Amino acid sequence: MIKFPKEFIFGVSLSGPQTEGWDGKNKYSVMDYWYKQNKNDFFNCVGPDVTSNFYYDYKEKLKWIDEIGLEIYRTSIQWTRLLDDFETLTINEDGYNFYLNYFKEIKKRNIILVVNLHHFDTPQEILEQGGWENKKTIELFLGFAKKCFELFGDIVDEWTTFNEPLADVDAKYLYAWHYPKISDFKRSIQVFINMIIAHAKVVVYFKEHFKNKKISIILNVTPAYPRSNSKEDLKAAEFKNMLITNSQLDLVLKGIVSKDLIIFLQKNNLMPDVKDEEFAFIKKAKIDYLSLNYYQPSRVKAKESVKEDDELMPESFYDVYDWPEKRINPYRGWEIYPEGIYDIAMLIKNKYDNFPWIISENGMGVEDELRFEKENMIMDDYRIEFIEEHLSYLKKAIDEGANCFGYSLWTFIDCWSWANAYKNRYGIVEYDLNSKKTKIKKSGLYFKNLIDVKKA
Ligand code: BGP
Repeated sequence: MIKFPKEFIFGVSLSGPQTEGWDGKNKYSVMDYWYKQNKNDFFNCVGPDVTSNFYYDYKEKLKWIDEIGLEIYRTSIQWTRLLDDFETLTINEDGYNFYLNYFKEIKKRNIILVVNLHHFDTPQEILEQGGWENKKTIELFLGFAKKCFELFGDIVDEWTTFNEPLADVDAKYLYAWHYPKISDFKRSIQVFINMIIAHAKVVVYFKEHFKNKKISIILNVTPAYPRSNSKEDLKAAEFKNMLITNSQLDLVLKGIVSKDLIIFLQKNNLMPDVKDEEFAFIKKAKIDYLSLNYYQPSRVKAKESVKEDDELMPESFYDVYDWPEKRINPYRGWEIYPEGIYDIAMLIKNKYDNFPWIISENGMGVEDELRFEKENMIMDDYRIEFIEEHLSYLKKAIDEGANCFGYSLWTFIDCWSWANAYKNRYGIVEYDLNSKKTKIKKSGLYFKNLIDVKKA
């Protein structure tokens, strides 16, 4: 068992749309709407109305916080559950009471409560008015954030603005995996930067009004590795890192866009519309720490051939490399590469002034876990191994001076995974969709032990 320093914190991350369940009384988020339109897009046709029933039985579920001894708990407020009107900020009483009581119940425990404001769940009504392509959405989001701070500022310990804005953009505006299923590189960049402007405006407001509280943003980082050390392959990896990792870190930590990225955007007619006064917010927004989600690396090689009439995409500048030696989680199709966590830590240490950060998601989704059940417990040794391997690389980085202060696992209790619904389970606590009962998995006991050893 790896022993972490006492001040290092362990916990879990969740999100509103993936855990609460939706009783149909509120406005639709894009996910709710997508499901209403096309249930067949979702594994076994299970939608956001079901999820893990927290809306009704969070009290019972929170007992696992005590059982496991968790130290940090992150969830999100659904914009559509809290508000009935996004312009006038009229509160939905049921939604408000739910969050108030849920957060109070969490805070009865000695645990840090982190609340996120956007987890892929833009209101459908706002999407129909242009969504994040429309600058007005930035102001609506700021209004929503202010309302959340006003209503829950006393209870919530720390806030985060967005979860994985880049993943949201990739899924909805670049690779068309999620509704509204758009594939347009230029539009995706505009959506992304508008989210970053919204993040910045919220942070600036927050820091002016809540001087002693902390705020962060959750970014997904997938470091890119080249096929070989050839000049061309190295260039491909460098390009991808510039586009997806450094671009995000530069914006939120330094308030800058690199020269190379500007040249690339200009040359390819991808420059988004950002006014000087909007960029001033990005420069001014100082988060207290960074939250990073790490699941998998990416592997690239030099572009082999370019066709003139191909649609412009990030892959127009590199090819995806299928590394024959990779280890893979076959259920999700993601490579398992724990070394990646060490490389991220070193990147932050060496290029971003060793800014403080937390692993805010890392985990493994596996299908049909009941086949691993023995004596009434899911023996998820693969998950324990996954966590342990990632933690050992994280520990190595910390021993070498990385400024990472915690690890928050995805996830607590099995939850709804967007279009994959309940196909892959990520929890250290099992959720039975039929009986609605929960049960600890072997990985839950492992996590408990990890925390106990650290505290001892
Ligand atoms: C992250 C999201 C989480 C969660 C996780 C696992 O990108 O922030 O919400 O879903 O990925 O991915 P998935 O559920 O798609 O398997």
